[in-house]
Amino acid sequence: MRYAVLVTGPAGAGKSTFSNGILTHLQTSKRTGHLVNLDPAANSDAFEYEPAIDIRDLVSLDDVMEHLGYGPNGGLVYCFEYLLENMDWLEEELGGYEDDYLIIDCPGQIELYTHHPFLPTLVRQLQRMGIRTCAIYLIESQFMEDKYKFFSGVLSAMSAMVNLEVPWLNIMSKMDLVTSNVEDKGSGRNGIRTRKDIARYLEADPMLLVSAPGSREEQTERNSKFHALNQAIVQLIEDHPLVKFLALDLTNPDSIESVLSHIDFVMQYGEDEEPKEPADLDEGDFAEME
Ligand SMILES: Nc1nc2c(ncn2[C@@H]2O[C@H](COP(=O)(O)OP(=O)(O)OP(=O)(O)O)[C@@H](O)[C@H]2O)c(=O)[nH]1
Ligand SMILES: [Mg+2]
Repeated sequence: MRYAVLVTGPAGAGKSTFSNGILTHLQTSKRTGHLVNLDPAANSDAFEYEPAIDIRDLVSLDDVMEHLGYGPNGGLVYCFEYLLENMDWLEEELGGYEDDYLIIDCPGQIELYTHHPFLPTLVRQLQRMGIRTCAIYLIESQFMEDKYKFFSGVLSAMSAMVNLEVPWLNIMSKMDLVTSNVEDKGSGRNGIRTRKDIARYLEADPMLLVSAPGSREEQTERNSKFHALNQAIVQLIEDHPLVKFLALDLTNPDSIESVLSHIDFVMQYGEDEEPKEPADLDEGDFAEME
C-alpha cells in the first residue's frame, strides 16, 4: 500500500517546514518517506530533502511566465492544468514506492483549496492508482491573535475539507511562537495565552465570536453591521462542527510524534500489512526470547 499526505494551507503557514520536519521524524523512527513537491514556483532552498518527485521537472512557473507571458497566478493555474493533462508523468514517477509515505508539499494559493478543481481531480487520480490519501491543512498560530482572522481561517479549512473529501487533519502550526508562560515573553511572539484560551481556539469554539454581555466590545458589536454576519457564522460552525486543530510545535519531538500518529490513524497505516514471518524457524530467530 502506498500512502500520500497532501500538506495544504494558506501561504506561509509552514507547509514546507512541516514536510521537512515530518520526513526527519520518519527517518529517525526508521520509516521511509519521500518528498513530493507540487509547487511549480518553489525555491529549491526551501527543501532540506531533495524532492523524489518534483512538478518543476515537468513544468516550472518561471518557464511558463517567460515563454507564455502569464503572470504569477495565471501561470500557476496553467502549470496545474498542464499537470492534469500529463497525469501519466505523475503516475510513472509514483510507480516505484511501496509502503512509503509520500509527503506532498502543496503551494500556498488559497484558491487551490477552496474552488479550483485541480486538487479534487488529483486526489481522485491518486485514489485510482491505489494510493491511500489524506490531507492536512495548516494555519499558523498567528491566526489566534485576532478572533475574526481566526474564524476566517476556520472557514477556509471547512471549505477546503468539503472541496477535497478525503480523511483530514487541521493543524495549528508554529505553536513555538505561543506561550502560556507569562514570564517567558521572549518566545510568545504570537501572543501569551492561558492554556484554557489556547484550548478554545484549538476546539474552534464559535462562542469566541460572542463577546461578554455588557462589555464595551459587545456594545460596539451590537451596533456593528457585522453583528448579524458573526451570528450566522457562529450558527454555521455550531451546526457543522467539522474543524478542530492539533497543535504543532516543531521544536518538540513529542508534538511531531503526536501529529504523525494522528496521520497514521486517519490513514489506517499498516492495517493491511501481513505479520512478518521469521525467515526460518531455527533457534536464532528466538534469541531475544531466551
Ligand atoms: N517559529 C516557527 N517558524 C516557522 C515554523 N514553520 C515555518 N516557519 C517559518 O515560516 C515561514 C514560512 O514557512 P514555509 O514552510 O516556507 O511555509 P509554506 O507554507 O511552505 O509557504 P508557501 O509554500 O510559500 O505557501 C518561514 O520563514 C519559516 O521559517 C514553525 O513551526 N515555527
Ligand atoms: Mg512551501
